[in-house]
Amino acid sequence: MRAADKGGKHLCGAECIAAEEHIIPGCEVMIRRAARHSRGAAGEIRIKIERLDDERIEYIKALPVTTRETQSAREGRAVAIDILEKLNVPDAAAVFDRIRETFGMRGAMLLNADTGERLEPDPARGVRVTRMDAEDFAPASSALKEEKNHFREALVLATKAVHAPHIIGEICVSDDPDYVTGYVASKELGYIRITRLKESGEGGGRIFLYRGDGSEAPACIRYLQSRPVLVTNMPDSPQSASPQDALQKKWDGMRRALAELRKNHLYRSIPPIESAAAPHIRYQGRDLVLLASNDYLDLAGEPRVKAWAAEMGTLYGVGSGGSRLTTGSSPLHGQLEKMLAAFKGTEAALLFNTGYMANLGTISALCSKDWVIFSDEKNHASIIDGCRLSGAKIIVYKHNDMDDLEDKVWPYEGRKGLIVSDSVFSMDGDIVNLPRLCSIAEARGMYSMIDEAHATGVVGKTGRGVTEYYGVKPDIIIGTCSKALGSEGGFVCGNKLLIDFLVNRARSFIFSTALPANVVAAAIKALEILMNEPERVERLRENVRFFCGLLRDEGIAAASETAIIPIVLGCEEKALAVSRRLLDEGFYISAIRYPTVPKGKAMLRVVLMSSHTKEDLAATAKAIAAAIA
Ligand code: WAQ
Ligand code: MG
Repeated sequence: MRAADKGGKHLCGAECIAAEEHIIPGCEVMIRRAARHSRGAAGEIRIKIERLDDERIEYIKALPVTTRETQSAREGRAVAIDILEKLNVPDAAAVFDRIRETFGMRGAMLLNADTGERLEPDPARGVRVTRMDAEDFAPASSALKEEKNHFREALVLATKAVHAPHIIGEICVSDDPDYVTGYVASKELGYIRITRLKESGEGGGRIFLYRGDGSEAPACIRYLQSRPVLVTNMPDSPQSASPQDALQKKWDGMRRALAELRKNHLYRSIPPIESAAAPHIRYQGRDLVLLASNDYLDLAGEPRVKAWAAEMGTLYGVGSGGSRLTTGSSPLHGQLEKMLAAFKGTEAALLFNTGYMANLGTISALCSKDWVIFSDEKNHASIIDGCRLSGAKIIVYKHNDMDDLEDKVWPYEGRKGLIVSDSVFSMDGDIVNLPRLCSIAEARGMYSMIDEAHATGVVGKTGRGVTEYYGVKPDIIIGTCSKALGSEGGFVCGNKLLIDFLVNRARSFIFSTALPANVVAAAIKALEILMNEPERVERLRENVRFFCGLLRDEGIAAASETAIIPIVLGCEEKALAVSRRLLDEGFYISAIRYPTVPKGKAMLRVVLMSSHTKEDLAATAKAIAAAIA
């Protein structure tokens, strides 16, 4: 940002390096700063936004900060000269005094510390350091604030400057008439604040001290002007930079971890969706087609579902007030469990608060140290976490590869065992080979378990899941009300013995406050609609067939028997770029990256709903083909 007064005279400037979602708030901060600058009202504000290549960003740790208290400009000057002498600057006093030559310059003097020669191509302007910021996650915590934070901005600049090739140090005096604190910085000695380095009312400037062959000055200037640098481990104030405040340090690990994610295109933030997650959504002020929701049958927004949920919320309240085993149960909970058992064709069912908790609670209750669990390599995180929590030996078999499973199972004949798989895999949308999985488990006397999260309401003639698709039933069926049933709550279906056992042993069930009645009511109504109107499932299937056909016409390999259509792109950066481009074109489609899928296997995950129109789908297929091309 650059602001000038009405006459075009420079007033102030600022810059920040921000993640994409922080660009707008970042601009706001800068505009506000420019609008009320102490030097006067801005007549013109220019903002330039430039895309930075993440790979090129260099992360540098903030220089250590020390403070020298001085009472007068004279005393400050003596301290500065003393520091310059430590840097072996030959005529330190003369070098320091050249700061006067820089008053009024927009940039800094680039001075050969040994010969006194000036190396800036444009001595009237000087060299300006740009493309630097504190490494931060939001403008609120960035160096850039509405009120200029002299210290933080200077520390960022100094840290970058002294890392430039051939720069051995920097001298800085603020040009803010009342800001009398200045500093001398160097890699060796750090950032040394000098509390009074000028008298009020005097001007300010900067000198970068250069050592070496002047022919390399252009490389040095290039670094200063264009290398993007994020300064890490930034203290908020000079006080917190001092050693006694080591408390700040405990957060450094988090900062580093997040910076690492950013660098690898793996950083995530919560998308600001402004409407219900229906086939068309409002997102950052625009209308988009949503192709990423698990509300496959659009039941979350179904009027009868909403009305019943509201009515039951009015009757029972919107909080349950306790766990199921204490005071949290209502007639609705029992009713939904009966319906789920009937729907899946089992003796009984048990509700959990989420599908994640259903997997976690069931596996960890059933299995323990002396067990062995066979788990598909593409199983959902909740299955993986349940396996880990159980303490059992975990053996991962190749994705949906029943020969590999069989090979891995046979040495464990006679051991207490569980074979567990998603029935529809959440990222690839493919279907487990359930008949073989069940027969392998049966032959070895092991338990079989599948998670029908993405199959319920989608797969099988009437949407009962992969069990209906094959006509085969494992011992334990997990499901969720949060996807095709448009509500919330995981569940387990199985025989009465299993359910009774889980009521007594599944800790995520026992120690959670029960789902509120309105949420349960929504699931009941949705399930009722699904059972009475199986044509909704057929409509979804027809959409998938139609859409995959369109993609194939565009030359993109696509096939799916579920609502999930993966389009593998490979590199994380490309997947992000394609999904960003689609967003620009009006289509919200998730890019799926590590750790959800393996590194280098990033993809677009297109998810269809029964209520997407043919026009939606045709436009989407075209846009995907164009974005990939
Ligand atoms: N690149 C090169 N030179 C610059 C830049 C830049 N990006 N920004 C400013 N300058 C030059 C310019 O000549 C200014 O007149 C001079 O530096 C001073 O800039 O720990 O506020 O922004 O509390 O006034 C020191 C903080 C504050 C000490 C320094 O500098 C502390 C300050 P100002
Ligand atoms: Mg200034």
